[in-house]
Amino acid sequence: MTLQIRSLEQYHEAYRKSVEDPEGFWAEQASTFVWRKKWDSVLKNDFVTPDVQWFIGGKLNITENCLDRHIETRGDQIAIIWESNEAHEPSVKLTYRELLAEVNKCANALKAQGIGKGDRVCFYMPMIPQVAIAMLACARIGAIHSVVFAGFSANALAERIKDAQCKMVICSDYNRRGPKTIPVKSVVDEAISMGCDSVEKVLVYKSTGGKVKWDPNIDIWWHETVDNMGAECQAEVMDAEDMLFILYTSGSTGKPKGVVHTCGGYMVYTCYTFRNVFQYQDGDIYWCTADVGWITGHSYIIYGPLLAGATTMMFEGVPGHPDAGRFWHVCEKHRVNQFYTAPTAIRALMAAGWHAPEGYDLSSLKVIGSVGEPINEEAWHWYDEKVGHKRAPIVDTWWQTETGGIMITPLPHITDTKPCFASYPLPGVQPVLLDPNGVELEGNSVEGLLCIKYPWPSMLRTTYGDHERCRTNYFAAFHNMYFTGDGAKRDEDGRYRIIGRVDDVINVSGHRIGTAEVEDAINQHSGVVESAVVGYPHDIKGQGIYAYVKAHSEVVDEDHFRKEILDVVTKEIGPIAKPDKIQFVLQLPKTRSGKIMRRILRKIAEGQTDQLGDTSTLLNPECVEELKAGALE
Ligand code: 7RM
Repeated sequence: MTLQIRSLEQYHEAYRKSVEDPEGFWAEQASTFVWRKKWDSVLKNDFVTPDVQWFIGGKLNITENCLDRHIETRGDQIAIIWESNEAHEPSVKLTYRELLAEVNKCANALKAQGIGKGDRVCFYMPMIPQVAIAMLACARIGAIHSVVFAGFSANALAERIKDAQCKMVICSDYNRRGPKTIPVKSVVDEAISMGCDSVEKVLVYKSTGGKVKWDPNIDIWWHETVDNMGAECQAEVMDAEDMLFILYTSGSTGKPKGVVHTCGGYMVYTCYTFRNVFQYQDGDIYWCTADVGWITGHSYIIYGPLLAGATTMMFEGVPGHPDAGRFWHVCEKHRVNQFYTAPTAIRALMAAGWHAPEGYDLSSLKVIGSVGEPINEEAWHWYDEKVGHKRAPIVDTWWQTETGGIMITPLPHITDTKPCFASYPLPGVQPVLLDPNGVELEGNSVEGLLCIKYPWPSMLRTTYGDHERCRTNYFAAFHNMYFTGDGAKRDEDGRYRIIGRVDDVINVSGHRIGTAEVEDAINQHSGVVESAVVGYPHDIKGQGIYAYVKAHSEVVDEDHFRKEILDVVTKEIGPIAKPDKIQFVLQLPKTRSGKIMRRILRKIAEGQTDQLGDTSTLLNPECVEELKAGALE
């Protein structure tokens, strides 16, 4: 198992080593895993093309490290605790031994259906143990999983299936989320009918037992196949640089990109960061509330914890069901030691009752984490006092789908914490702040564009099917740098504070949404000429979506038109991308080259109409007064 830092001196020592001798540092971490063959060289460092490779020539299977190697030492320890959507339903517990058997059965079922090394398998699943089992089953046989968040629409699902040319879709019949039951299989059916010709089979897990449409040529029940398989399956021997998974994420332009992660580096980095950031000790109960459809679910519900031999909890439900005490009730019930959630959930629960957590026994908590978006000061203090009782430090962890694992974070009980600061880079992470011309801002008390200047093992390798897009998006802005898309500050002591995206990406409740995607969806409405979407501060969601819409003809019934636009967005992307506000306009502010001037639209959406700056360079400066007059509160 990777090494664990236990003191400030050890952190400084590890950091120093990771910069002076990165290859030696990561080789030492990597050597704590089971490899079928050791690597020939540690790193290929080409940050320009880019062509980064780690543990070159090494052979392994990540599931042997997640499962098999634990059997001897902790076979009967609980690997996964599952907590149902319904508070009164019993929890389900799987030991490492049981999990390995389930993964093998599922792996054998996938093989029997013709899935093999390199094939892509799409997931559209609720938060149930079978999603973890099937993801690991893919990894076991060398198939590549592409998990799509089950809140996305059939359109969005179809796009992702087609982009990765998935051979199989794994889904459930229905998905329970709080008081709602969502038809999952029928969304998959609809997506497949949209020309997903690559899909040969759909594997369906019966989760609720609700009625589904069935095509015996394509559809297979999990309980009729997986459950009948043998519980042994040889792990496929993978190259360290073979693809492990694809995960789609939104960028500032175009359609979501399929971020590609590979086996070796991702394994080493997620285990190392999990052990250190959460200071996980044997016997601890760890709970991350993310959905497995996001990178946080991949790295810190499944891979990181299982690699470290931890007990990881999966929660099917939502924070407010049956009431706003559910998280605290679950923490109390399972004596959770590490709790990891998103600021949007913290704010929602804070709004539901300042003193609410006081009714629960949270004394087991040793570390509490935050991820996904900047945490505001009020929420930080509430979390610190009401949940952590100033005993369990907050780890405000900054990272991205593309980074694969946590990059900047305090280390609990080791480094200090400061409200709203992600604080210090982990060993192996070399952040820099640049000015817009790419000049590095040296020293402390500076603010700039956050880049990383040296490769780390779990960085993205490419964007699926389009390497050029990976290069232009992340490696072309500044020479020999990975550009994160975030702005950040470094304080007088060298701590980092992440300010937020500097590109056209909005962070709504911790979900990344590209403004271009929402605009494309809105423009699908036949009554719309063009639209412009920006983010604005939102009390609970962090950012809300503000859409400016230019219609073909005068809008008579605004409310009706708004509803139609929301329906189009729900259909094209999913409910998470629905604009909070829609302002109908006669013109959008344009530059002389025809570009929409978003700066002005952002200021108006933020309610800062007195800070529009210079509008004289606009092609149509007269539109500004109309935009201001029509601004929505
Ligand atoms: C893990 C995840 C990535 C974007 C990133 C930031 C924002 C994430 C923090 C944060 C401030 C944090 N992956 N972000 N964590 N901002 N403080 N601790 O969220 O790919 O979905 O999003 O999220 O803007 O670029 S993600």
